[in-house]
Amino acid sequence: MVVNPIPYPMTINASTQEDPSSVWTNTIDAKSVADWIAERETIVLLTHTKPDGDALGSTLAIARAINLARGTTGAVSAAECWYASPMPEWSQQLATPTKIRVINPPEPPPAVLDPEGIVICDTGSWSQLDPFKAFLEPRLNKTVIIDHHLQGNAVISERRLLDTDAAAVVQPAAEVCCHILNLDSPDQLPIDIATPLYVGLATDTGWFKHSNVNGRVMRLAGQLLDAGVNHSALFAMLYQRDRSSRLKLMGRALESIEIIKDKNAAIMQLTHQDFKDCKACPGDSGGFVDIPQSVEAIRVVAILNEQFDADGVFTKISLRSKPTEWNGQPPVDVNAVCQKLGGGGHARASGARVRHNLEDTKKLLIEALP
Ligand SMILES: [Mn+2]
Repeated sequence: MVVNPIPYPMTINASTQEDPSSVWTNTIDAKSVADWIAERETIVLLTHTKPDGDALGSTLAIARAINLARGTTGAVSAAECWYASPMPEWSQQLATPTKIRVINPPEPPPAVLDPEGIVICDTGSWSQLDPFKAFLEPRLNKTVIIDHHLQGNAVISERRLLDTDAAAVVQPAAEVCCHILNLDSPDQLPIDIATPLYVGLATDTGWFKHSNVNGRVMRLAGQLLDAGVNHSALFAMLYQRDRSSRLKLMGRALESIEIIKDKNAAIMQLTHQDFKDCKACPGDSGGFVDIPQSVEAIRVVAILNEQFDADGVFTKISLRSKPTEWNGQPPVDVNAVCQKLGGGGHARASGARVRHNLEDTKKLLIEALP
């Protein structure tokens, strides 16, 4: 078998006679995945590091379906999920009572178990499976991948259920669950399986707001609701769990907004004192940079965060820009802006750490903006 790096785009040049199993294509259907699982006594489910709702939802749902089909729940599970931290705050709430193991990289996966089968969900890329690489490499003949991404390393498994039209991997995972349990439709799934599937669908679509929402997404959402999923409880679990300190800090950030009209920019700032007054911690300002983007004319947003370390004052900058052209102007390349300030990142989301106080950093930033 060819184990060279996978060529992209996914076109096979016939003259090279490349083994098709080494190209990132679908090779198996949901029923065959369920049959493959049924032939194996012990299954470990893996997903990408820093698992999100789709990663947790797909793995938990399949693990629960396997254990339900075999009557193995609790301490003697046939299937268990392994995750590489950090985990979302709500993960324990979603996972209970299913057996999960969370490793903190570079800590290795548990050596106690040598499963007969390994199901990898929501990724097929070595770069996202790094904490499990040493465990996986000698076991690639025992793996199956269920994924919806356009790229991956096909060498990780020759059995690949790839549904690249799916908004979330829980869509093909729901089909696998139905086959494992011999059900005709997801609306017959037990609620403890329907719920994690819904979490994956809801989070990978930004609570049904992103452009990947289509009829297929909403049909599965409807079926899972028919299965008894509590939509409001999940919304609260995912999006309504802030501490009040964050809301106070948001007030300070909004109050601080300065609009730079000729640059179509909004700049927010938070001082060390703001964090102290609000009893907030650094993570509490996450997502604030998205808020001013609700204003049409604002194309680029920055939040400046003044902090101190052993060397004195410094300012952290987070920058976001909108992806669309506006009034004939191209999107702002915030990576280029941040590079001028010694930082970098992506074209739409970037950051920098500047060894200046807030006011001086703000001047430098305004100069750097196009
Ligand atoms: Mn996903």
